Amino acid sequence: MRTQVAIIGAGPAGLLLSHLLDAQGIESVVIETRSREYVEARIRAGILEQSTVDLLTEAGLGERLAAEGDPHRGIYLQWPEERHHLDFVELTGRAVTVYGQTEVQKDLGKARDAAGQQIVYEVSETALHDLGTDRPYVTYTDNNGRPARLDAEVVVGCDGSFGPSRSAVPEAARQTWQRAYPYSWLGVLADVAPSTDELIYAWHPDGFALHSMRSSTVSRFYLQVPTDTDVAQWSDERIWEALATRLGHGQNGWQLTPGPLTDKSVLPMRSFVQQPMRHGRLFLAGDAAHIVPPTGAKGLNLAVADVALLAPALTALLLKGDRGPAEAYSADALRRVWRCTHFSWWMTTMLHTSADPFEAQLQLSQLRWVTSSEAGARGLAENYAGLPIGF
Ligand code: FAS
Ligand code: PHB
Repeated sequence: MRTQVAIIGAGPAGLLLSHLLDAQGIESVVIETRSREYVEARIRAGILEQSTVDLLTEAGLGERLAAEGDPHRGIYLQWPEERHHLDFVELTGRAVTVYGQTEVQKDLGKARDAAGQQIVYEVSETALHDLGTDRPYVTYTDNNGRPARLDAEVVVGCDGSFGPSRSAVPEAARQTWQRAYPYSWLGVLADVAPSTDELIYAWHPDGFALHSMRSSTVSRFYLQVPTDTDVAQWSDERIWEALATRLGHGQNGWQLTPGPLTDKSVLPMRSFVQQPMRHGRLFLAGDAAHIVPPTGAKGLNLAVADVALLAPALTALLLKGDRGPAEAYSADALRRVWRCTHFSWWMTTMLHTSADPFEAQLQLSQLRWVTSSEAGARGLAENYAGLPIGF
């Protein structure tokens, strides 16, 4: 098979890139290791920045988002006996929107079906070749066990944190940074109306807790747990007890309403950045190049921001022979990547408790500062609500 752009990975980065390239008349083929059902059912991000909402809308992907997305003015930050609202709209003029990544994925899949996009699911043995030449190609085994080859002008690694693309960049040509945090998140979905109008990020001596949501009838919660946690150790009762304690059930008349849990999973917390995000005719976008702990709600938004830069860069390269934007892509994308990496690290280290009493005082002092100083609140709001694309 031959195409203009070979895209590895049919997650949000890969499908959005194929959609934006198609709008410019550039052909691509997407290869994906999982089934479509698996990819669309993966429960991940839940918060879209305004720039993500704007981009999806401009790309013709905003209909259901406009109908079902839930705009939020801000978030609550809390610690025992105190809960404070940060109003992003007041502070930055921008809101955020609750709309699950599963829904973004379904909207992208439907749009790509309508466009007749070629997506090869359930491949294996993906490998990248001749990336340093102007005739790169990808080999893989298709879901009938047949070896296949995809020749292209450009290969884009949108294959997330476990894909082959990032390591296809020779070791001598790449630089990586990483940090593993000494805790994980236990994430649960519950068939119960949220007990709050906007997200609650709670610092508590027992550990961090987050009350998020997916709709008016589905809530999403996260609990800080030890890194080696086995989800079987957490019964529904134990989960609801910990959520009630950490979120302050009964404080100032606030009640947490429990309900049936429909999904439980443990998510490790780490930061990872690889640069450059380009090597020869290989470009990296999304989790293939960077991972952030989800405390800042940045993962999906950062993948969208990479693609928002990469699509026009590839258009200039392939349609006009203008190499400028493609040469600048990595440096341009990494400015936002590092800004979001810092913010996600800051939110994570400010809110997750450890046994260190000195650290606890620093965390509480930061929380008191960002909820009492307009400058502090605006700093958090600016990062959480998201910086303009191309920051
Ligand atoms: P993705 O990982 O979504 O997509 C990469 C795709 O490449 C996958 O479908 C994978 O199957 C495919 N692939 C991998 N190897 C391949 C190969 N060899 N050949 C072909 N295809 C291959 N972010 C938040 O903001 N909030 C959250 O709560 C949150 N929760 C998360 C929970 C989990 C368990 C994970 C892993 C991530 C979470 N994230 C969260 C971050 C997440 O939303 C990512 O930022 C987002 O999915 C990035 O999109 P992509 O870059 O497209 O990567
Ligand atoms: C979610 O709803 O999945 C979510 C929301 C905010 C975060 C992380 C996850 O910071």
